[in-house]
Amino acid sequence: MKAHEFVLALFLVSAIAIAGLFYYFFLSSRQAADGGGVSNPTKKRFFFFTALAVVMIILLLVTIPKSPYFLFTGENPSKVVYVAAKQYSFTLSSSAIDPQNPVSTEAIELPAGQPVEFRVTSLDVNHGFGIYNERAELVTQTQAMPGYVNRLRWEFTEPGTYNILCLEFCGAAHSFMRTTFTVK
Ligand SMILES: [Cu+2]
Repeated sequence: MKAHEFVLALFLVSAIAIAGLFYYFFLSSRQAADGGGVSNPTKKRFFFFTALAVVMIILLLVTIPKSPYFLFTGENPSKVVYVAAKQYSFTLSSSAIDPQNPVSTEAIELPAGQPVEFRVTSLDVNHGFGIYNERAELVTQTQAMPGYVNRLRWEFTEPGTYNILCLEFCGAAHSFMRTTFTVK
């Protein structure tokens, strides 16, 4: 099972569990209104919130380690790519980019199976930096923000040509804002 399928299954199971709990308490509160059954609503409320807290804690414990913020933190990237976004293009370079004169390196080629790092910034407005594989699936992404450098670390498992697309509406020609790089 892939990671996203696992997260989806986890979400569905917990959603059903939470819906079931709500339904149970809905039924038991109706009984109380009818004058039957519930002897101690405070105790039921305590049970409900304890169960809710347990579910939330389990979800946090399962999902937090999968947070992209912890990916490759202890590793040194084998290659660093500098990225400057500007209406309406991306400049990619293997060395630091001069904001006054952004120039792309000929072609970016990254190794498969090794962590690489993108240092992403913007020279004008906010842009998105989304990396898509050959099946047009979003692989990873970060924001390109003026005044900030966002470091995005990733390990590409599949060789091929990847597309970079802007993921944030940045102006009239936003949808034409793209570039490519290869992974070998
Ligand atoms: Cu855009």
